[in-house]
Amino acid sequence: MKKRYLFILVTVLAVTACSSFRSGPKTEPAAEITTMAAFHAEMSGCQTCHADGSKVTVSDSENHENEQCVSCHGGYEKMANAALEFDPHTSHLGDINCTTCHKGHDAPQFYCNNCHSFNIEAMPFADVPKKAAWDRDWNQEAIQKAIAAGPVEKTDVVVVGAGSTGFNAALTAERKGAKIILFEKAPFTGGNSMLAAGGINAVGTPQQAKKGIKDSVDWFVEDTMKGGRYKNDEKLVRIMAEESADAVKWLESLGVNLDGLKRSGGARVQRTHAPANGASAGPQIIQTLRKVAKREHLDTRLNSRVEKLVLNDNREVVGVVVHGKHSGYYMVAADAVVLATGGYGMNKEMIAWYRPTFAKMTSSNNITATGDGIIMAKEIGASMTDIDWVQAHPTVGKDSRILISETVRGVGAIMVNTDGKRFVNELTTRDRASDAILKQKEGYAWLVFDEQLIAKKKMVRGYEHLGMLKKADTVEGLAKMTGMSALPETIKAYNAYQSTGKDLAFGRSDMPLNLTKPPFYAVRVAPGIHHTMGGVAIDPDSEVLDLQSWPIPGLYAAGEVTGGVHGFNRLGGNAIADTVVFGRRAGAHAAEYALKK
Ligand code: MEZ
Repeated sequence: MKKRYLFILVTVLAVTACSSFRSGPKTEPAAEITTMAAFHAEMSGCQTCHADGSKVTVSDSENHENEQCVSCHGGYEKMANAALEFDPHTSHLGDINCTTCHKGHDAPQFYCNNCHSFNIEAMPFADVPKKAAWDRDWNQEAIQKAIAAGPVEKTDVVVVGAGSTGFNAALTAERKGAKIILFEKAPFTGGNSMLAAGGINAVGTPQQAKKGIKDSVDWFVEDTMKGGRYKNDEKLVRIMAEESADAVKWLESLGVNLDGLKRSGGARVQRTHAPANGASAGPQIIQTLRKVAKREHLDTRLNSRVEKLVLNDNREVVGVVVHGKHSGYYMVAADAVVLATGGYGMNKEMIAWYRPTFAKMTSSNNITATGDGIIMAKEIGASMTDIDWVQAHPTVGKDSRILISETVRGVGAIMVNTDGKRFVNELTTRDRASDAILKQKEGYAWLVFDEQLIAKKKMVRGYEHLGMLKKADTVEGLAKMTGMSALPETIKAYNAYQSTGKDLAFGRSDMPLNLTKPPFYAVRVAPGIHHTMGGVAIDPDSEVLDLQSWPIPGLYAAGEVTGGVHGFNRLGGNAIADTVVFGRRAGAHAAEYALKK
């Protein structure tokens, strides 16, 4: 693994080369220099990184500092080392700020290790003693002081959280003529959407027409309601279905490639739109939204956590208190606020409280999914819908936080227990598949597939790179390697069902591939927290409701922070549909409300 990180050498060389870019004498780093900041300062002063040569004026987003990194070392493409199997500079996170990992004054932090466990030992300046992480506790005294001091600036609409929901809300509100500030607490945008492997469900698109797929809004609604055990708010589901084709069109108009179509669990037809080359949809959507936001100069502020919704005496939302990484606590006045903060899948206390049986479960979520919007909305008397409904995704890599996308089963993988026997229709809904896995004697399962699937599903290469796959030239070899003695028999039977199109064992209706082309692969999977279905109660205009079901004036919410759309169980591909459809609705209604004030 160590060898893979030769890029560090490249980074150090680039850092050294940088000294010739700046004026001033070229100086060898002194032995005692252990921080990146000290190293750069030694070269040509603090202005190497900071605008006025002082750390004092660093903006929360650290834009100037990151522009300096790029101007000196080159962008991500330049930093990537093509010789490496993995290079953090070409990860699915896309172009994120250099300072996400390379901290100036602190120990570097390999952000990828929030989900992975790369053994990286030699990041430049890694010997700096690690300082405490940026304050995660909401300092009530500082919040109250910021409110007492009054707003330091004013905008029409504040959007909280820059995942797909937040970007879609902000870009839509901006197109309505509103002035926007988009706050993101992380050092880069993307939220959970950036990790979405599957795609976006939609009905009535040219993609479906081209493949001759018969589908309808009613079917989309029925599938979603059935998947959600009929606990969904049907009004919201219908809106999602009706506006889904437009959501795809909108993303495409921004530059997102959604030329492929797949079938996800619980859907009766192919309606999950994603890149046809099998790449993950989420990173591409986020990378595109980032580019559009940059091009349109959307005021996006990173490292800026919104910690309080501010009400006036009429109980209207009139602003927020922000905790900026460098600027501390301050209040921004806004006529409307959109919560786009995502769910609470990474908030251990909330999971333990609302869904105690999942307390020890791993999660596929971004570390940012800590339920901030739910906490803030509750504080001001918002009503919650289905708050304790949490979805376990059946196929998270065992003992990891890496999601093995449902579309891997959709494209053709089978799922077997540790004996190598199938035990469930692989394309049933997630709650049923998860329950079925947990009932197996080891509490985990294997996904098994062959080379044909690898050729169709680019993302599977990523699992291989991460060392998650077992691989053998024969089914018997794979069975021996994994201890799944019944696997040869299972595959023989499955191939026979696949050839007739009738799964006599579990009634799986979509079997696009047989398992005949070596090599054969297996990956261990177990359920992991994936989506929190419950959250803030909203009406069809994305207005947040209070305990009497009246809208709280000025407060809007969309995406995973809300409840109602998905009922008891969300279908694959409906999360992105939710973020785009309701993100756009929230943005449009918030802008209209703000502009009328
Ligand atoms: O919508 C999802 O969560 C999804 C499609 C996930 C996946 O398995 O890829």
